[in-house]
Amino acid sequence: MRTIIQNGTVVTAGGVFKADVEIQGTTITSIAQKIKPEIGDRLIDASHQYVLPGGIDVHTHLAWPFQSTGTADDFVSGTKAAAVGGITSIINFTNPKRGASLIDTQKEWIEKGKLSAIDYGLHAIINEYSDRVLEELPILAEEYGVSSIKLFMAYKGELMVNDLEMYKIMKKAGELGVITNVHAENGDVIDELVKQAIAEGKTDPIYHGYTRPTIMEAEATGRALAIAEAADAPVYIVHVSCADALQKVNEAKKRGVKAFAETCPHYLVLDISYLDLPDFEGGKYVCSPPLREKWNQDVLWNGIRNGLISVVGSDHCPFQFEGQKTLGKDDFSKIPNGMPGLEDIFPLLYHFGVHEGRISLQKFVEAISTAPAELFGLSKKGSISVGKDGDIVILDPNRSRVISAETQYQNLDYNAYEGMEVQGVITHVLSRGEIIVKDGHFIGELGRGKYILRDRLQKTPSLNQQKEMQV
Ligand code: DUC
Ligand code: ZN
Ligand code: ZN
Repeated sequence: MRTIIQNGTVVTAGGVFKADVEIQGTTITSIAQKIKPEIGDRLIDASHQYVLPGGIDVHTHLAWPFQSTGTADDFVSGTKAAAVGGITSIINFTNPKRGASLIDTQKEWIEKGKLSAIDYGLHAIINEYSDRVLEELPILAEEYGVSSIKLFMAYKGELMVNDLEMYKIMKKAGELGVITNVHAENGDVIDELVKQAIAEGKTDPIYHGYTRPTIMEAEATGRALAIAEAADAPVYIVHVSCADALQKVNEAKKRGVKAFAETCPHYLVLDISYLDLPDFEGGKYVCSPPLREKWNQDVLWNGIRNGLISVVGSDHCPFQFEGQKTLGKDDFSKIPNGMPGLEDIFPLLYHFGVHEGRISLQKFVEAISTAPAELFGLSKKGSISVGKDGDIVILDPNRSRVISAETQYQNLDYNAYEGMEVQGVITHVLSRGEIIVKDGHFIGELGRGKYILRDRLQKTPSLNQQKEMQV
């Protein structure tokens, strides 16, 4: 069936213009001032609305075992929530059991995604070095389309790798054109700070913030970037939360390191004061790195504007308040680390970014769709242009809504942004040409989402030019 989105304002990273968009089957086939409809066409009127490329959230933890529990959203609830919120592709993290083969883990996680409502890829987490890792990485890249891995510098005994492991794994990844995501916090020092705090009876959620200082994020960020430089490997620092860490990214980029940075909505919108809410409400806001002093927000927005931060990802790592966050009621170190964000990332970035004048529409599209597609090799996604998948969000900028747990699709007993009124209402979401969301309701089918085989960096030309662009 042919679909024509009529009379909308089309936004790409390169421009904003009035046009009709034609989709035949799954693919965008024409963009023109006026496309003549024919009998049998499905017409969508986008007058006075923006026609945007579907959001790509490259940082999700669906169905993720962590800290003796597991995240509250699986691929069913999580991808429905994503779709309603304007996200048409995700890249989720795997989580290999100790000593497990990366290939077996990848197969297991592809299977976990079988009921996805939207397309999904998987970053391979590597939690220890072995010769087998080096043997399996090329197979993952070639046969499973895994163009990105993830290493942690914190969570000792669960996920953390040491510097030598990081160097060896990054080196191999770099040779393959595979980009390494890094969680950059100094796990050893943080563990000691946490121990000291608990011993001193400092058990409230606010101490989660105090025991993970910005300087320990910055130190690890600088170290990861230096190791990537030595390994001549591309590196993506996930969830940059503060000015101190972003400064390290800036220095590395100036040296010519193939370095990229991500921040998340919670660092752009919330701050450390939320950890201090009474009656253990602060537990809802425990994530790592922690929420920071408010002044860091301006530095992060500025980083998005000037290209120092390429991507905004949700780091959707949801835990129920009752029964999961409350595990740490008497000891903040037992609160599972993570915040929700998958359903709200797109509206929050639009509202606080575009509507409130912090970033342009094009920058919004770049950070939520175009850049993640390029960095992580989603060659059919990330832009409204002929030949790309018909992954499209239609957003009415003249309407507003209030975020609430009552109305969310996320499988969660709270919403971190409860009560916030956001300008901009998503009226339609199309995924590969199919309307999967209409007026806030998911109307697609579960299991329609496809596992994405992703390209490696050398096949994404604009990224390869990035080094020169940033000098
Ligand atoms: N940070 C979180 O808050 N949750 C999951 C893991 C992480 O790095
Ligand atoms: Zn992390
Ligand atoms: Zn994460």
